[in-house]
Amino acid sequence: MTNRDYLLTHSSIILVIAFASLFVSISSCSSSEIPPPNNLSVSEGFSDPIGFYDADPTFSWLLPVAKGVENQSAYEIEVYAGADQKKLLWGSGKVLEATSNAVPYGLADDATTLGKSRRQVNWRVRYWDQDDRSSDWSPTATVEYGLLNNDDWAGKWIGLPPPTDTTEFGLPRFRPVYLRKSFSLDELPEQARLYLTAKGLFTAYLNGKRIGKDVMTPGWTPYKKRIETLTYDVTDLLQTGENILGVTLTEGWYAGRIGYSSSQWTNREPPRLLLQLEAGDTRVVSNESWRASDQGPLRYASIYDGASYQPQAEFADWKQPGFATSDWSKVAVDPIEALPLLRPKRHAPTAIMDTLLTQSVSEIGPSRALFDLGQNMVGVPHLQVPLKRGDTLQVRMAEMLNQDGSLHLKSYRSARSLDYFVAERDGSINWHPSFTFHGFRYIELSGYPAGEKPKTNWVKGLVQHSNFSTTGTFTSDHSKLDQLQSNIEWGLRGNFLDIPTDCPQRDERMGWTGDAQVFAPTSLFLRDVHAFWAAWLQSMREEQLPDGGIPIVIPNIAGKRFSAGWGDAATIIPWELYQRTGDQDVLEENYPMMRDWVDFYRQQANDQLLVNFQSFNDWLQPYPTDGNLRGDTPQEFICTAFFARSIDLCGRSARVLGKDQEAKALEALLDSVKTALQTTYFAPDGSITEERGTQTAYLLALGFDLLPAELAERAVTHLLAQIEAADYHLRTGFLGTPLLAPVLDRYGHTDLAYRLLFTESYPSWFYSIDQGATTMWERWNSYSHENGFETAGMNSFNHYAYGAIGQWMYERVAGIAHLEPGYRKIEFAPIPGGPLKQAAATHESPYGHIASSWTLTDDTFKHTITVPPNTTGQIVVPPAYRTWNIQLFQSSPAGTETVLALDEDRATGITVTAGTYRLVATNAK
Ligand code: RAM
Repeated sequence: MTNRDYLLTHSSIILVIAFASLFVSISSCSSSEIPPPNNLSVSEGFSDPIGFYDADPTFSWLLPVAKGVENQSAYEIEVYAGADQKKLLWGSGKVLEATSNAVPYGLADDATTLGKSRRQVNWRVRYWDQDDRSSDWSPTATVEYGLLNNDDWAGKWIGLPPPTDTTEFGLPRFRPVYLRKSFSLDELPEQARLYLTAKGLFTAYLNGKRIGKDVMTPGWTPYKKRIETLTYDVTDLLQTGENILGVTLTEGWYAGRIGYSSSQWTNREPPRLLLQLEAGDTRVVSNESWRASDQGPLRYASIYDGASYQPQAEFADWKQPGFATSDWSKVAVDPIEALPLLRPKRHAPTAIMDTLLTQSVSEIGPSRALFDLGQNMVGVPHLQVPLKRGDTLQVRMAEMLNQDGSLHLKSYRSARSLDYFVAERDGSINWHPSFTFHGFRYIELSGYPAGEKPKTNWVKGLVQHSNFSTTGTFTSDHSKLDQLQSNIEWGLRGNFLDIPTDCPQRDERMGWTGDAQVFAPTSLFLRDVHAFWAAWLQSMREEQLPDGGIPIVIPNIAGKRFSAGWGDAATIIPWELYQRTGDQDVLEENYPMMRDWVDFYRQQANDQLLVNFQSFNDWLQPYPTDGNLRGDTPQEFICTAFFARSIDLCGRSARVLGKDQEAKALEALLDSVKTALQTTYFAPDGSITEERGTQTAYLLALGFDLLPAELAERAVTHLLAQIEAADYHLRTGFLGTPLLAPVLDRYGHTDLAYRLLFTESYPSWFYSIDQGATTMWERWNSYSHENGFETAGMNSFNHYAYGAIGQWMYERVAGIAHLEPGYRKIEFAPIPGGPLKQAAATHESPYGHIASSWTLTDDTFKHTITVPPNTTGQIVVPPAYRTWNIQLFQSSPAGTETVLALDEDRATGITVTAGTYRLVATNAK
């Protein structure tokens, strides 16, 4: 910098300061009445991220819950470079907009991209309320970028050369690799960052301390195309003099056996690490100077098969200075190439999120005990077991027990899920397997010293999933419904491990698209999975085939296979994500993929019908006529219905994005597909002309709005007839089930929806609960007391698909539904039914806390709701109580209540602004 530049920069800084202080004084005198915004976040909900990915972020904040603050009439955002408010990069000015969610950077002027590798910025926001009173500035929030480009990396991929021995599956035996590097620092830097990733999985240590608490990093993306990188603040771990970086590197999803068929195990390349430490002027990168060994204590670690640990092979103090690496090898190095892209991880890594205690333990043989956690879970067991030197502790797991009390291992298929620990001294071990995960409730330990009495505190369950927060709750006064809610939650926790998986335990655990699309709405209510889904959609875009086909699993290890109802994840998930988060970027990013998937259908359509399109159909429908896993609904019908569904969502997205021409064309296409479906399959009386007019066929037509109103009404009678013919039971699989309650409810048959929900005989949700389920099962009868286990070839006890009923429970049983994207407008329309006397739900929405709870007695219905600031609530009194006396109260934070005037005809839909309300309906008779 020349002197002149220096002076210029400084004088402008002084000017900015002068302006800024002027602002502060102006705003502080006018703003003290209303509190500042809070919960500042960028893009998909990141608060103060380091290693951030999004060069064009959006900004979100919450208005405070405060007396008098109802809505935002304007906002102002300021973004500064660095850590203080000296260099303004972008100021939005006062923008007369109500939105406080996902505001794009540079909206007000054409500011250039914010993101640059390593850049640190801070930002703040203030708002004006409905009366144009301005708040103070919020506390500042920070953003620090990661390394955004491959060019930012100066090192090389390092590891060991491919091994010569093979596993029992004929794959290269990639032993865990220990990598070590010594470097020295004269003085401590002000700040240090560690950037790293792996083709495989890593855990890193600096001077003996574990870096971060993440597990299974960097996660699973289409590795040939993109690998996510992690950033850690390691400032406090450095020391002057010698420092040691140590990393354990294992095969993970990249190099391990992943897939249910050997044709899917295509990778033969060994794991690799890429690392860059930036500490002041010192930079340490992974390169030839590192040393490696695969003779360490972790003898193997495989996602499906488990881990084996032998402490006698531990290298004393290898993570500390002073350790001699003379018998360690030089590393093999590979250059960084244009692909895979190296990009900062765009959603939270997996971590240990919960710990379960053993509920009961029993001795089942000599030195053999069975521990029951009481809950089917996903993660690893933690073991504190007294062993004698030389003992090999074998740790076996299962989700279920066989009739004779032994572990039911068959449903794991070829996944061995088996861990070993070989004691090198007498005493209690304190260990848990790593770089693997299991799905289990029961743990069988064997090989501990004879005479030791097993205790419950020997085993705990460490629950692992992606690190997101809870955003939704549901409770009722019915224990089985609450158990169903718990099972839905555990299905989510078990299958959101970096990617959405079908199941977490057998030799599969893949990103099945069909399962994901049916469960996405429910998941978005319960957890903050905005970033999780957006990240997986990026992988989906990367895996879309050139002809527009969406593979059945993402990342794709299944080749060129696709299916209706599965590939539609490409249209359904972006749409649902947009609806629930209000994040329009999701549509923007995914629109080309959505359109190409529609085109893919279109190319194969024959007179708008999909005659030969591949499909898993209504997967696992109960009582299929010929034992077919794909159920009875005609394939062409299913494929054409989903074709229409994808066109519809693509067209609606085009409208939101202002692509009106495209929207028009899609709407015309939709009309023609609907007509083709109607004329081919429906008789004028609304019945399906095909021999197999299944529940699912009617549900798809009605749920996807494929019929004109009158024909739809008639079709409903046939749906009801089908349900009656099944003795009031569901006959639906993966695709039909999510539509069952919503469609019946929408057409006025809420009682029947409740009846099906509360049915206990097979097939039903409660059936599995009566058989002891603590998670959602893959099949309605994965196990029964009467008949034992379903076919072990495909029988998981942790499969979230049927948990899709959650959406209806939250929206209609408890009564929280979005009427506008992001819950900007909320509908509170619970429908009490079945045996329920009360239900309640909460949701942390993009605008804040929403709550709805009701209780019912013979003559009183009470409904309490909370509407967050900057939104509108629409309270709908359940039809049965509309003729009752209705009173509405608004509660103040101080606990007092005001009666609100309510004219009679407003009773069906009462519009309210931010606040807490209580509606009481009493039966006058
Ligand atoms: C099974 C998976 C998944 C389903 C596919 C069709 O293997 O577990 O649930 O989507 O089949």
